[in-house]
This record gives sequence, C-alpha cells and structure tokens, in this order.
Amino acid sequence: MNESLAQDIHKEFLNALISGNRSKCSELSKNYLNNDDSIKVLYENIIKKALYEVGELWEYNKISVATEHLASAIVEGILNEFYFKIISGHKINKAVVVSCVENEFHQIGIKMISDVFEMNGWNAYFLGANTPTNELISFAKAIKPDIFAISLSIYFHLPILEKMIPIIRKEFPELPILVGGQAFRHGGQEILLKYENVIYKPDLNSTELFIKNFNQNG
Ligand code: B12
Repeated sequence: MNESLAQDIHKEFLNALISGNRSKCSELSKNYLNNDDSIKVLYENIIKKALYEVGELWEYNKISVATEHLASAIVEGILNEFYFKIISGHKINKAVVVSCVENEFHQIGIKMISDVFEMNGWNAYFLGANTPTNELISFAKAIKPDIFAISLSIYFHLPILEKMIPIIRKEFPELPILVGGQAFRHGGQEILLKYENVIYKPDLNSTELFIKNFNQNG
C-alpha cells in the first residue's frame, strides 16, 4: 500500500472535488489504482480525507451547501465506478445487511463498509440512508443475514440507535450488530457496552480485521 502516493493525490482530488470536476476526480482515482491496487487506501486516505476537509470548509462558510452536495454526489459516482474491483471472485456463503439508522442521510461511509464486506466474499445488501427500522427488519427476515452493519454520523442519532437495538434483538437475538460512523467520533461508544454483541469499529482496516476473524471463527 502506497500511502505517500495517496497523500500526493489527496490535495489534487480535494481541489477537483470542490470545483465540481468529476472527470478529474475519476481520473485521479483510476491513476491511483493503476499504481497501487488498494481500494481501502483510496477510500480512507484520498476520498474520506477529502470529504472531511469538505466538511470543515462548509462549517467555516468557505464553500456553499451546494458545493458540499456536489462533492458527495461526485464521490458516490466514483465509488460505483470501481465496483468491478470490489466484487470478490471468491464468494463465501455469508450475508450482511448494511444500512443507516432512521433519519441519517450520510451514506458514503457505510457504502465503503459494504464494499469491504464484498471484497471479503460476502453478499452485502446495502440499504443506504434513512432506512425505517421496520423495513430493515422485514428485509432481513427474508435475507437471514449473518451480521447487521449500521451507521450513524450525527451524534443526536444515538438515541435512534438505542431504540433500534432492542427491536433488532427481538427478531435476531444473537446476531452481531456492527456499528460505526462519526456519531462516535467524540465518544458515545460507552453506551454500547450495555448491549451484547454490539461491536463498534472506527474504520475500514479495523472492520476488515473483524470480517477476516469472523470468516475464520464464525
Ligand atoms: C457529505 C456530507 C453530507 C451530505 C451526505 C450525502 C451522502 N450521500 O452521504 C448531506 C448534504 C446529506 C449532509 C447533511 C447533513 N450534515 Co453532513 N456532512 C457531509 C460531509 C461533508 C461528508 C460525509 C462523508 O461522507 N464523509 C466521508 C465518510 C467516508 O466518512 P465516515 O462517514 O466517517 O465513514 C468512515 C467511518 O466513520 C466508518 N464508518 C461509517 N459508518 C460505519 C458503519 C459501520 C458499521 C462501521 C464498522 C464503520 C463505519 O467507516 C468509514 C471509512 O473509514 C461531513 C464532513 C465529515 N467530517 O465527514 C459532514 C457532516 C457529517 N455533516 C454534518 C451535519 C451537521 C449535517 C447536517 C445536520 C447539516 C444540516 N444542518 O442540515 C445534515 C444532517 C442530515 C441527516 N439527517 O443525516 C456534521 C456532523 C456533526 C456531527 N457528528 O454531529 C459534519 C461532520 C460536518 C461538520 N464538520 O460539521 N451532510
């Protein structure tokens, strides 16, 4: 993995992103993957880093809401461009239902998580943003997943997660519930300690380690 190459590309990617230059973002990502085949580094060290900076620029009124929307739309397009690299040749018979909590509109981070599951042979069912809990449950009853992966970026959505966990537990008493997202950036993990088999992971590497361990030990 070439993290210093990613660092060089990052600034150019950010500039292209905030000027709305999708083709440049696409070209930079393609070039990066030609040199170094790590989707995870592209995701973490180029795309996520750029979006965090977009968030700061927006917070300090240096870019408009429209520019921020454009940046996330471009990124969603880019993530889909590399799907052919994501789908693992070696499928294992495991499924994960991947979703945001109700009212949560940030879906890029959990899409990356979904891709890491796919890269490790899983069938990932990506439901995306703002999924009503009852819909999530009825979908999962049909799929019979091995894990749920749930995302929340807004700190104020933690109570929504806390309402959701017992509802999931009622139907799936033992299924691991993997959670993550920026709602936990400044704490909040401690509330998870009271729930069994609810596991927090902060990023793609730690999630991949968890998946590999699960693949081996169940
Ligand atoms: C793009 C964006 C939006 C877009 C989202 C579009 C989309 N399609 O997703 C839109 C315009 C909808 C939006 C809306 C809002 N946003 Co916004 N947004 C962002 C921005 C700029 C980028 C988000 C992003 O994609 N980041 C990149 C991804 C890859 O990072 P990530 O989500 O952290 O994911 C990583 C990890 O957290 C982890 N992870 C994530 N999920 C999961 C799940 C599991 C299971 C696991 C294991 C791991 C995991 O893995 C990922 C890879 O490492 C951020 C800035 C930032 N710091 O991120 C603000 C930000 C998240 N938004 C913010 C805010 C305040 C809002 C609004 C309230 C603004 C408003 N007043 O309307 C609304 C809320 C909407 C809602 N109800 O959800 C704040 C949140 C502060 C907080 N934590 O409470 C931020 C941080 C901006 C800021 N600096 O203040 N936003």
